[in-house]
Amino acid sequence: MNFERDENQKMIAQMVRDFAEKEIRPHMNKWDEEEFFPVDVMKKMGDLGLLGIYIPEEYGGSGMGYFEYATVLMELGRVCGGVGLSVAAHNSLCTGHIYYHGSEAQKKKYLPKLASGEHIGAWGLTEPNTGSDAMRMKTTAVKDGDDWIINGAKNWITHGLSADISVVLVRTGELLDSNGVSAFVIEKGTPGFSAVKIKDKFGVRASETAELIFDNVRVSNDNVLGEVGQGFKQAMQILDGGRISIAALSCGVARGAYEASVKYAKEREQFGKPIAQFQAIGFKLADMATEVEAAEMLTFQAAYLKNQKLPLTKEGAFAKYFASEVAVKCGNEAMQIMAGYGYTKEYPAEKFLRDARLMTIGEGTSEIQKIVISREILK
Ligand code: COS
Repeated sequence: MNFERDENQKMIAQMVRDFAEKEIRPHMNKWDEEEFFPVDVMKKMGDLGLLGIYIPEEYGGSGMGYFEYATVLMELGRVCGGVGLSVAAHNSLCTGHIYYHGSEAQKKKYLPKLASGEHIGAWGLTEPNTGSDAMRMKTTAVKDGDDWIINGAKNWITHGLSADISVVLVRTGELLDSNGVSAFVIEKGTPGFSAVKIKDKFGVRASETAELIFDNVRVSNDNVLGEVGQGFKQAMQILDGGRISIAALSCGVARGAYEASVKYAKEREQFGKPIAQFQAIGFKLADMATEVEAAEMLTFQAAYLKNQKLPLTKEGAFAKYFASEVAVKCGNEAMQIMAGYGYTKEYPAEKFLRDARLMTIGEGTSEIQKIVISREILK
């Protein structure tokens, strides 16, 4: 594995960095304050090719790989974890599920608009009563002639309200049957399908979160992605790849917190010198720098495996688990270094910490990552 970024990756990193500085940083505190999801910024990222990063060009995507994908999320996370989270969910959950498991007709129908940003894509696995224990989902789809009737609810769905297309995992067989779940594409406006915004989140507040409600939603068999009954295994595969995105986003948040800490520590003087010159602060920065680099390496390792189409269940979980914990640690240390100022919204530490906190929860908690890792080790 080559650790050096090639010219294309460097160019993408610079492009996203410039975009984030111009279009995101000036507004992100307001969006955070108001829990505002900037759909127009998503559309602009669609124009830049950031909403179908690894989707082949024949389906309107950018035709890049997972190194580039991870690079984009690292750059976005460095500025705003909330916006980054929406880009991650759109790319690797909704769009990725259709790309990896949809029929040719479904790919042609949905991917070009998702990749261009004309459509925003959401993905629903979690329910109000089933988070980590995803298999126990209760939302059902029952066959009615050539159609399916869906009833139930999905919870904590990233931009579920604004999404034009949602991919949802629904029970079509017996409870706890791993071959009893199927994936459906649901279009906005389908009768009986609605969404309610979830408010008052701790962090990633620029990323909308919603509950999806299905009240006798009728969809045709054409809306089933892949084979009926294979949805749970599809979802597990999608999450294996999705964990690269949360790992990359976490690396970005961690790096952002680290860079802000270095800047502050060089500027802030106490006892007659910049606090960076005290070993207590220097050692904190050394730990942060080391752990950010390690998290990035684990993330690129998982991205490499995904590019090579090799199994990555364990390595994806390594990266997600480690990087998200590093992000929390870096956010926390940034606050400690900035102390009283870091505890206010005038300085960036508290937002990094709040955004980082989601990373150890979403797309599988740290505890779930440890279940996945230990099962793989002990296989
Ligand atoms: N790839 C493909 N198939 C997989 C898989 C993977 N990574 N992981 C599991 N499977 C398959 C298993 O092989 C099994 O198939 P069989 O029944 O045919 O043997 C089936 O899926 C069920 O797996 P398992 O028995 O491991 O299911 P569990 O109920 O024990 O759950 C965990 C496994 C806990 C790993 C799963 O529920 C999980 O990932 N939970 C967290 C969900 C999550 O991340 N939610 C956040 C979503 S936020 S967007």
